[in-house]
Amino acid sequence: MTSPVSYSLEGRIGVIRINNPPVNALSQAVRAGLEDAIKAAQQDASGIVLIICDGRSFVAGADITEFGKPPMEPFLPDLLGAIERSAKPVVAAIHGTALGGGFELALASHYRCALRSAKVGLPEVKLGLLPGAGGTQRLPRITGIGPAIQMMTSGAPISASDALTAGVVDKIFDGELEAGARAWCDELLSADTQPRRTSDRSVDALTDEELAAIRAQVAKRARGQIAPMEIVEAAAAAATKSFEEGMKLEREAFMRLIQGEQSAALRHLFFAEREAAKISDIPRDTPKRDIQTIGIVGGGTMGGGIAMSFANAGIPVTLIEVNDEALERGLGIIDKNYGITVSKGKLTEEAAAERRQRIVGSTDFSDLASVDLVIEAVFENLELKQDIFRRLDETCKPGAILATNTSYQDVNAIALVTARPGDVIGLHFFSPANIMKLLEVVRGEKTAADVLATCMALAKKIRKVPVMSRVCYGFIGNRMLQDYGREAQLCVIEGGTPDSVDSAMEAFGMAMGPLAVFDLAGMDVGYKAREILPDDQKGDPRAYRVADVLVEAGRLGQKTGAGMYRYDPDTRRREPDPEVLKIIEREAGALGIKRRNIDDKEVHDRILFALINEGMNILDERIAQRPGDIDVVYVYGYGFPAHRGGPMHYADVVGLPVILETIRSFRETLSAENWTPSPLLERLVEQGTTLSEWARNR
Ligand code: T1G
Repeated sequence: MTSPVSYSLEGRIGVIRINNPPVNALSQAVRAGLEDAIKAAQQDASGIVLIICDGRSFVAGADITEFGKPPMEPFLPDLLGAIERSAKPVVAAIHGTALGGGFELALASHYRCALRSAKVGLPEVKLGLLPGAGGTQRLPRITGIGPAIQMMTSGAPISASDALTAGVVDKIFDGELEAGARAWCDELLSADTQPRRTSDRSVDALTDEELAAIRAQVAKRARGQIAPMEIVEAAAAAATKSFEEGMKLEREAFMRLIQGEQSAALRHLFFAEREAAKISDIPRDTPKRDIQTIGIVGGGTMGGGIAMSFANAGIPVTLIEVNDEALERGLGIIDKNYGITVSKGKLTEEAAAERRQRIVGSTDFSDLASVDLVIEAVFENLELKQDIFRRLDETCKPGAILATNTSYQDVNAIALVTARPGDVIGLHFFSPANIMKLLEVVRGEKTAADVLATCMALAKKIRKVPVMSRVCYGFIGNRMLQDYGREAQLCVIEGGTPDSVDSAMEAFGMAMGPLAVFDLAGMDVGYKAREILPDDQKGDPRAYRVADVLVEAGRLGQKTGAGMYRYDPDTRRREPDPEVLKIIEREAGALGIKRRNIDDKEVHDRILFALINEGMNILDERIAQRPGDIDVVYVYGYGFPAHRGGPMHYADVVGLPVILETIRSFRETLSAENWTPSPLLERLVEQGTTLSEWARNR
């Protein structure tokens, strides 16, 4: 097996070249190759050592696939120490992204150059870790402690020019990296440049007040994640301890984190997100249709947000509305959204204008005749959608993909009104569609393989996270949300309050409690959806009694200033409303419900186990391909805490036997109708199998 690392003496430059596709991760073989190469360079006639990578990027980090397995030498911190101790100056030449252990490799080198297009970063916090190969000790010694903490706790990469300003890169090239790097090495050689070891530098300590302020800010933003706080302490030690002591502290923190539940959950999500983009029965090299132009039918909130998603990715959009007034309103929403983005400093005026001009409005349906993909985003009514698809079938060119943004309607029933059901698919965006990353790609019975492959790839192009769902009521996310919402509402009417239930779920880590989410979405949405359902599908009438009474009283949620909560008109902060408590108590009485204390554990178990149980049914029915797919849906679309890994990963953390036993007890004590254990859950408990083992062997 040839080593992924080569070393060759070229003139007086010892060139260490890493070639470990796809991202030059620091696998054991790469680490061993680097160790051999840096040793060789100490013995030969080289005057300077250049570390450079083949492929699309400099090293993108430690090899995450090795985590959880017995660590193998050479250990990265030791290897980077050996590189830094090199008697000859070491230059790292960066292109693409130098991330995590890759950027730490560059920091352990003595000098760093980069292509202007390159980025560098320490994203370990996104995996529930801290930089574990000297990043917490070397970076502060260059940037200062405060900026280092900011960079490591955000995990966000910075541009080469920002890195130059921060002093972590010394030189930037345009054009060809290796030529530029070699020329710079020659300059350094002729100047008799000596090794410049970052670990030799010292760094000013923060004042107690500065450190206290940073701790408070990081703790607030961490929302229960522990790695950010560990980063603060490790970085602060760079000023108060020797490099060796700081490295020891970093190592201890790293081992704590990598063995913890939060990092396991975040690493699970890292791979689950990438796995979700793959469709097990469609080859990765399936030819994709060429999508250059998009049509959108419906310029409401969703249609406008979807239009922006494509325009932001450089794809022109034709936005169709029924008349000029509706079109003006739709385009007005888009203008307002771009204006907000500019006012927040996230986009320049020019960039916003460039994106905005890619969206062209029209009231002429025939303007869709030549687009490559159309997305219908009109009101949630099956007949209306079917009429539109009949017109699309007549209007759009052969080979155009016809997509519906429906949240609930039967994609198969929509496809069947066309003569080309193979071209029909569901693209379920989440509001606000220009912000939310989740995209449920709904595969109809007749959806063609290349249509599916095209849409999964297109999702990535518009920076969405795609998850395939087959057709059922509510697909993956909204179907599970039914039971999640039912139990939240029942906890309220049976003894809790909106605030007690939401607080329990936000303490668990949900970005927003379920009742507050209903207020955000508008309770009239659920009210109307239930209205058109047959009685036997409306669910437990007790569950929506309070919401229905509030809607009928005009309390729809945030949009009317009051719903489950009252909202401050200026800050939009939610406040418990005594009026709502009176309504809850009155309706409970009318339903003969004797209210009782419902503690946080009961709220947690009822709401989360209902979610997990329905997720099991979705897997059993093959609506979702994998448990990880459901986790991606809930973390990216519904605010489930990433450091819990998603509902299905969390099911294995809690333990399937515990969940099954609890559901069976709820069946006895709460409602036999609401609590039917998923057959898959029962089978796995019977077999003594975890969900992740089942998924691996499926
Ligand atoms: N290790 C192993 N495999 C990796 C990997 C990694 N670090 N990064 C990516 N891959 C795989 C990925 O699973 C996928 O595989 C393929 O490469 C393409 O990735 C000691 C401990 C680099 C920005 O967190 O952010 O260093 O699906 O689809 O969209 O302090 O990958 O093709 O089979 O994402 O172009 C720190 C993680 C690690 C960076 C490229 N580094 N990677 O994005 O491609 S911890 C990271 C990324 C660490 C040290 C600590 C992205 C990317 P497959 P992709 P992309």
